[in-house]
Amino acid sequence: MKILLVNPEFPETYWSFRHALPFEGKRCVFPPLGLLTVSSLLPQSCERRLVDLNIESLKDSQIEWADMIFITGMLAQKQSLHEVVKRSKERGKLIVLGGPYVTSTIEELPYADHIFQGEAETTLPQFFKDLALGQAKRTYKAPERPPLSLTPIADFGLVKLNKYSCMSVQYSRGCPFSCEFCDIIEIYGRVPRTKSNQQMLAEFDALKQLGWRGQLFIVDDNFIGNKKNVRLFMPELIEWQKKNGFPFSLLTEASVNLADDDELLNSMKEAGFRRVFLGIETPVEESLIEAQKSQNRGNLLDSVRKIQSHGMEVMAGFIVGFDNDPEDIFERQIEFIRESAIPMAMVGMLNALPDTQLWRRLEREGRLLGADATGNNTIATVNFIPKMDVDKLVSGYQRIMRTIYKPSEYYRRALDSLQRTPQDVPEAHQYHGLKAVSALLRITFKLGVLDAERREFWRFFIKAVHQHRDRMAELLRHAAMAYHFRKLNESYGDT
Ligand code: B12
Ligand code: SF4
Repeated sequence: MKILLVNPEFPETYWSFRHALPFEGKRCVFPPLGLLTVSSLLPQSCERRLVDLNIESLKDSQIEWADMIFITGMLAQKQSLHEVVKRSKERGKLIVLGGPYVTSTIEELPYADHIFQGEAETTLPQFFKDLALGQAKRTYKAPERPPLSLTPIADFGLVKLNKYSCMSVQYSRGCPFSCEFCDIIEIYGRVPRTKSNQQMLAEFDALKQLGWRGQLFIVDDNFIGNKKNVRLFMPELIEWQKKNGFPFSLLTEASVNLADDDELLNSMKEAGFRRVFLGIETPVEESLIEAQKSQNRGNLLDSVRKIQSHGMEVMAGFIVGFDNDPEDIFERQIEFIRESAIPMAMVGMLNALPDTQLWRRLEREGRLLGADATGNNTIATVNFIPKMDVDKLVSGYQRIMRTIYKPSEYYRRALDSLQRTPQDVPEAHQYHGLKAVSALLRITFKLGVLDAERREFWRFFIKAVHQHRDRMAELLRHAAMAYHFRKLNESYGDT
């Protein structure tokens, strides 16, 4: 059986980094880890090919080659997913859908032959058994969340490594907290399941053997969700990194209470974690209480500073649109982001994802507007009736984005962040020799010569090189990001 695995195209979103990637000579940030895992779950006898529409186009001949088209996708990829489905259906192919979009959508999906909701570790093998008996069902949903011991090493061999700027692996699924708007706990549960140390290190080995060097994202919902297991994993991870000469620069997502755990912070620094994404959401206490985000209460600025002092750049998510947001929420968010020296602040408007506590409350209160969220929380849309006047909310939100991604603001936060994140060893990256020179030339020519904001660029660049010349890859990344976020704002019609 021939199976074509397709990752639909992402629209231009915060995380697409579409305007930053050309500087690096890359097409996309991450490979589709879900599909790579699915590939490893297929029966050995299956022939398989991967097409990631974020790095290449899908040819008719590739569709014709396959017996079945396996498509993944988040809500944000929905439009492209439907196009792939249409083209495949026209050629009479069997359509198999899985991933976050089909797991959480409220839409009917009449064109799909088979739908996999949630994790596929137990359901996919069952599907192939059913298929062999001619009894394959339309919808598969595991009655229980599978242990991650069943998750095979992702099929990294399918990936065109040189097209991506970062690789990804997953250590855990689920999170012990109970934030009202969160769909993670509904999909993956509140008891975080982890892989074993051996499984993880085998994935690290696999990536290293394929020649990958540089950034590696541990894509967990909350890396420290199962602290007991993480503590057991860290010493082995540190040893692996040391033994292999730190080939990977690590980044992950974690809850803010990471700041309370000195031992974990020290070991993450030692293991080579360089960046961590936190769900800060809001500096407003009442809104945190509303969001059931008790783990964020306390001095958030101190927490960020503490994590930064362990050499980790803090990236974070922020939300406006809570019922308890005061009138000055927008200024307070801007001030917090500035003070905390978080260059990459992903600010979104609160949206209700299906099957979350928030969705259920708004449904009870008759405030849902009857549509899925767009899945892209950085465009100014809302799928429920907020307490604040919608126009005020949207214009306040746009004011935040316009302000924080002004080049002068971004560069100031980047410089502060570099200052606050001392490093003992150089970061692993892919830019050596010619590659480094061409990235440097591309950035300095585009941002330092052609761009209208070139004066801000040179102000940042000269200062940054003077103070942190040993962190050149990071400086260039910040310059590229500053450009991406500015362009993203412009594309939303905000200049
Ligand atoms: C890493 C990650 C990212 C990364 C990388 C994404 C990528 N290209 O792979 C980055 C940071 C770029 C990202 C960005 C975004 N993300 Co994201 N991301 C994740 C995260 C944390 C892990 C994804 C992952 O790799 N999982 C590991 C793999 C193994 O799991 P999996 O993909 O679910 O696959 C399993 C099953 O779903 C199933 N499966 C998956 N596909 C298929 C296909 C078939 C045919 C079958 C049979 C089975 C199957 O089998 C797999 C094994 O069980 C998830 C949360 C999560 N826990 O999954 C959110 C998540 C997927 N992201 C989400 C969102 C909203 C976004 C953004 C839109 C945010 C934004 N505002 O910009 C952007 C959009 C992407 C973009 N490029 O612009 C949402 C999606 C919600 C939804 N219902 O669509 C999630 C679920 C988080 C959340 N809180 O809700 N994200
Ligand atoms: S900490 Fe993050 S992953 Fe955990 S419940 Fe809250 S929003 Fe969801």
